[in-house]
Amino acid sequence: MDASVDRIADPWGGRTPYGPGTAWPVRTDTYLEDGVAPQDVDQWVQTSSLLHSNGDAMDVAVRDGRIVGVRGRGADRVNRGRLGPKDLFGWQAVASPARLTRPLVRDGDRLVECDWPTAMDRVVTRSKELLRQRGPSSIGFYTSGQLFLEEYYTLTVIARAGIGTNHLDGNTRLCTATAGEALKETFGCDGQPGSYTDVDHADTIALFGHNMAETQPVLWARVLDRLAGTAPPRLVCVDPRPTPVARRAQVHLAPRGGTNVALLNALLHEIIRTDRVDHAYVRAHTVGFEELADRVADCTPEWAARICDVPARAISEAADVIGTAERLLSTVLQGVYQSHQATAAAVQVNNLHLLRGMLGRPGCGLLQMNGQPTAQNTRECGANGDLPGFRNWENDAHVAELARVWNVAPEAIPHYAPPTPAMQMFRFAEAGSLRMLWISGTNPAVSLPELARVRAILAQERLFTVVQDLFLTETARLADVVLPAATWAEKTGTFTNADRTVHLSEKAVDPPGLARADLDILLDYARRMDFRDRDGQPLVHWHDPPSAFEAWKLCSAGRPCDYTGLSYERLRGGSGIQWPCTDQAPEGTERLYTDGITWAGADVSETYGRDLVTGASVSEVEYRALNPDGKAVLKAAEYLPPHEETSEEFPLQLNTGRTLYHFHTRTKTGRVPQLDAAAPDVWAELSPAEAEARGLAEGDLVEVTTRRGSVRGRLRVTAIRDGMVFLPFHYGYWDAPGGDRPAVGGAGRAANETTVTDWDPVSKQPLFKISAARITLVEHGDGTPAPAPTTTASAPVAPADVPATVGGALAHASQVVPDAEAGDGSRS
Ligand SMILES: Nc1nc2c(c(=O)[nH]1)N[C@H]1C(S)=C(S)[C@@H](COP(=O)(O)OP(=O)(O)OC[C@H]3O[C@@H](n4cnc5c(=O)[nH]c(N)nc54)[C@H](O)[C@@H]3O)O[C@H]1N2
Ligand SMILES: Nc1nc2c(c(=O)[nH]1)N[C@H]1C(S)=C(S)[C@@H](COP(=O)(O)OP(=O)(O)OC[C@H]3O[C@@H](n4cnc5c(=O)[nH]c(N)nc54)[C@H](O)[C@@H]3O)O[C@H]1N2
Ligand SMILES: [Mo]
Repeated sequence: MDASVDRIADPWGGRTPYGPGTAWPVRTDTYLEDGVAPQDVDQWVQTSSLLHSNGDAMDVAVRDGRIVGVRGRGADRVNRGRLGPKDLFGWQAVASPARLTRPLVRDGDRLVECDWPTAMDRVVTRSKELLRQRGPSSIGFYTSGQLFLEEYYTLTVIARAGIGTNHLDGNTRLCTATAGEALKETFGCDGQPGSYTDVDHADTIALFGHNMAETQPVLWARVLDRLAGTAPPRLVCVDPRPTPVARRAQVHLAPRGGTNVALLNALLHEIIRTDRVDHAYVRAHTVGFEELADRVADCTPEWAARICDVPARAISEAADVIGTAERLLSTVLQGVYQSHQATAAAVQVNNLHLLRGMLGRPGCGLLQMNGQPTAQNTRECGANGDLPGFRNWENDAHVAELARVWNVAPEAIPHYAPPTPAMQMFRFAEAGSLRMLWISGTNPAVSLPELARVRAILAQERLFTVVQDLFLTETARLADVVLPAATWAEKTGTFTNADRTVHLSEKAVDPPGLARADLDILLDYARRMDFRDRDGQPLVHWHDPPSAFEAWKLCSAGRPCDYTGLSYERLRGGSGIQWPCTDQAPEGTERLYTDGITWAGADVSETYGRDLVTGASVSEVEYRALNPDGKAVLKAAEYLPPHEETSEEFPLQLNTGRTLYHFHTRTKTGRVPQLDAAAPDVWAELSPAEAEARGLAEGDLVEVTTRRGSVRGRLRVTAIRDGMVFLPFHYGYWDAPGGDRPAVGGAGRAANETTVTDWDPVSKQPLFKISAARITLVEHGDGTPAPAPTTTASAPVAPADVPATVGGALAHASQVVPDAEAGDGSRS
């Protein structure tokens, strides 16, 4: 079967149905630039997608030293050849004429071009000056979930053992800090228990605050193929928006924002009440059952229904579906991680799996999802708030082991307090103790909450800001030094997706102008700073991606994310491989916890745990008493109301998030014609009842206002729950109509003008999904609909009035299903 499909109009492509326990058929998706045929391609270069956490494996087509297209890798376990719309079209941003080609340094209120020695000299001079005058805590690093493993590891060694600062975090703090924290609280350690192949086996799939159809479209295609095959799984969806997932669900619960804990406690209540508990599993592998049962004893569906504003009947039905599942797969993402009581709620999903004994078997997967393509590596390399290799900063033996790997004194690695979370780093910069902030691969002037405050912090004279990026972003415009980076397809490295699959990404083309790989920039800095180990040898003793990878392998040895069985050679040519990969498990490891819980013992765990309400650390002594045999911990949590409640002045809950066609602050996808056209500007979503109550209609220009600021956009009337307004967060001001000046104090178009400075007490992840807002009319529209896609959660309630989102000729991609694969899914 060979077809050409408009992949903007049909983001998931054609169906290849399959039945439970059979392999997901291959479908190879290819997109080549207009006028290029497969035989014109000089070279296909192996990589994987850098525009979400799914890890879709692909080859980049190169012709005359330029990228001209992409093709999915049929041999790969993750996508079996399929690509999503961002994968198919997003590569065009790499060759954008807007790319930075030379370093820039600040000269008064201007940024002027310079050479590398000039730029690096400014950075090194300021670093040394600050180390001398104010000490290591005056320097901070804020990195990404979009660089490569080799780069994070190098940055971690530089920051922790070279500079000696505790201030190193990633934008993963905004993204998957809660995923890591929820796994730590339950299993003692980070590490995704499940596998994407659980989709092939599950009889029930529950998605909690995860719009998989838009944010991991290829994984959703896998689910759609199961739904189209024999014995399809039942779907439960918990999301206040009518996402494509919700539309296919057996049970869709659309709760009030911030009420996940109440809902989950009711589900746990029902599982226990109906005794659908796997008591043998609970006895063998967990502690804390009595406390959990006590905690949820009064959490009836009727109780939760009042808090969540969903029918009690629907909660019971969801509990019934989950309670009767024999192979339950759950996924959790930002509707939990960025909402009220984030970690407490994510942990209750772990509890559902433990109570039901749904772990470590095919189809019994738990996916505390990642969002960014390389967020897993930020966490495992310790470029977020943890020590490399999921080591416990409170365990002196772990710090000593790390010191041995780095050949430094244990005291050289700061571990006097938990590593500083990003929001706290910005607070330190605001207060003045942090004087240099090196930002790589993230655009906080659009992605952090309460942007007026963030801009004010970054614009301070006394804060020296280095920004390492591909483009002159909103953040780069506020920098003192801008370093032009090479990116995906212009450099080599590895990265790991949400189900622990490690992929190699090879260099296909040269970067523009003087742009350099992030690794080379960091190695250059380490050389110029002359960081030394305890024998006087260079601290950072590697010099390229393969040697950095080898250094990391040593650091990972014996830890859950053990890479010692991997090499570039092994990753080349075939499929990605899941860690841990060792001599004992040379093909990698599909599922964790197949044989009991392995990383929760106090000597090996990444944490001793935290209180789910206050975030306070549990002491080592307490943890040993609570969990002497290193089992999974069933941690209970009480529902508490959200901090910023709605009021007469701000009667709506504000929800923010994503659309299928754009990635984050659009530095890439905003520069791709097919993707830009599908969702070219910001909009606001409201239900028909809320719109009618305010005399608003599709296409009206509205203003969404909170205590922090406001955003203007056109109204889309959708089937979102009543009492809520939704804004996509993708739209910064770099290409806003009216030029590229920040919308200070006025009506902007970045959702984060309005969001609140508040975070989860346990994971320190900001709460982007919950604050209080009002919506007002600016002017009625002329009948033109909002610039929101119709194929997604933003589908209009009155489809007749809004032209369908299509891509046209430029968006046609080919999809090829080998004849042997195109069956009815009944093969076994
Ligand atoms: N197209 C696209 N894909 C992406 C990205 C992108 O920018 N664009 N980014 C990647 C990254 S970094 C991430 S982190 C992921 C994020 O992927 P997702 O988490 O799937 O995306 P979001 O839109 O942020 O949020 C998911 C849903 O949470 C719901 N929600 C809001 N509040 C609540 C609540 O209180 N309870 C519940 N149950 N649900 C709630 C929202 O209605 C929304 O539909 O996507 C990754 N993939
Ligand atoms: N209101 C609201 N805010 C949110 C969210 C939300 O749902 N709602 N979601 C949050 C989440 S989950 C996330 S992940 C963040 C994302 O927020 P950001 O990380 O700020 O978003 P990006 O636009 O992906 O920024 C990445 C930057 O890295 C640059 N870049 C890309 N590749 C490379 C590279 O190889 N090297 C270097 N040096 N730079 C590179 C890009 O040009 C871009 O400027 O936003 C968060 N903010
Ligand atoms: Mo994210």
